[in-house]
Amino acid sequence: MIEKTANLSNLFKEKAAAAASSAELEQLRIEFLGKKGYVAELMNDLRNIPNEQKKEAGQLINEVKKFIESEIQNRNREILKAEELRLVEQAESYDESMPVDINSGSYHPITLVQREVEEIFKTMGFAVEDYYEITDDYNCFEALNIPKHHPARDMQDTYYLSTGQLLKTHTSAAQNTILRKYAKNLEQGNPIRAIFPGRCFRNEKIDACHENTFFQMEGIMVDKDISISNLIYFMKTMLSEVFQQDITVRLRPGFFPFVEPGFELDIQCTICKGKGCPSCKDSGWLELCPCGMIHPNVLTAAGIDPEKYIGFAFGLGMTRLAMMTYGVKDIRVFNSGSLKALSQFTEKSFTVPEESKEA
Ligand code: FA5
Repeated sequence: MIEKTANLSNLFKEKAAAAASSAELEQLRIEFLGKKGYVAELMNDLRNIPNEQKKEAGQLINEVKKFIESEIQNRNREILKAEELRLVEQAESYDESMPVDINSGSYHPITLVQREVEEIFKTMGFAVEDYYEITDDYNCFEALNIPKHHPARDMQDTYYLSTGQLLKTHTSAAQNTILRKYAKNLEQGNPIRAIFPGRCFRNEKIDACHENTFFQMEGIMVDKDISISNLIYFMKTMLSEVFQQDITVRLRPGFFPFVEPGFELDIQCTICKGKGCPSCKDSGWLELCPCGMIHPNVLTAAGIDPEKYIGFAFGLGMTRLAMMTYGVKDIRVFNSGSLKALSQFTEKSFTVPEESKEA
């Protein structure tokens, strides 16, 4: 058994040297270190050897395991470096003088949907605002009534940067900045009406309706005497404008620390018409636009007196909206980089090419 263990390192070294990609290396990791791999087999064999040899053999197996783990890291680094070099060479050999067809470009479907939604909001008197993708804990959480250690932070697995900043997990991160920017409007007797589209990042498990990089569009309206009925009326009008057809919506109570009360607004899946499909996780409904009345603490944090003013906010899931608008069954199409799929989104009659549906 000791000989078998010693041979394993050589066998791994040989196979790792022949691996040409990180995926092949991962296969090797499973073959050697997986539950049914060679190392697990050796651990099982330990039971059958004399007691006095067990300690030495156990140590040897551990050493081999550590060796394989560190070889995987080393080889992976080599593979990634070679890939980087290949890409640099490819980029350097790019011929800038080659003639191009300037008519062949196209907008990304999310851009198309975003522009359309922006136009609808502009006609309703909303200003369109921009916000950063990198922000900080204060704007993403604290100013939104989500203090440190609040369980609501678990809802969004956040990508933190080494600088202590973070990638915004929702467009609500811009609320404090935008509310501050327009607070003086209120004193002049004008409401605050703004939308702010943006890319959001969450450390999510990706599937047909979840991405780790996706778009939302936040909207806020603040004035005197705004009520929940204004919010509901507004959401319905806005969605029927977007879809230009009667769509079925449902409103459920939803918890978000920055609104009170809060709601989840779902639309009936336009892909399966409510029957259930992978895009809506077989529920027939798709969570599209949570909303609610802005929490007094959020207004206070932005220097607005909650005794005088009240408002609503919503967070439209724009990537999901694009799925519903174009009948795209798998959200991964949008980040696939497949020009064949993406260059065809020019109008709402678009259908996803067969090969992209399972992207
Ligand atoms: C929020 O992000 C809140 N900030 C929204 C909000 C704003 C509530 C204002 C109240 C007032 P939620 O995590 O549910 O909430 O995301 C909002 C929408 O973004 C979802 O309904 C969904 O349409 C979309 N979304 C969320 N996570 C993903 C994901 N991983 N992939 C694609 N779309 C997503």
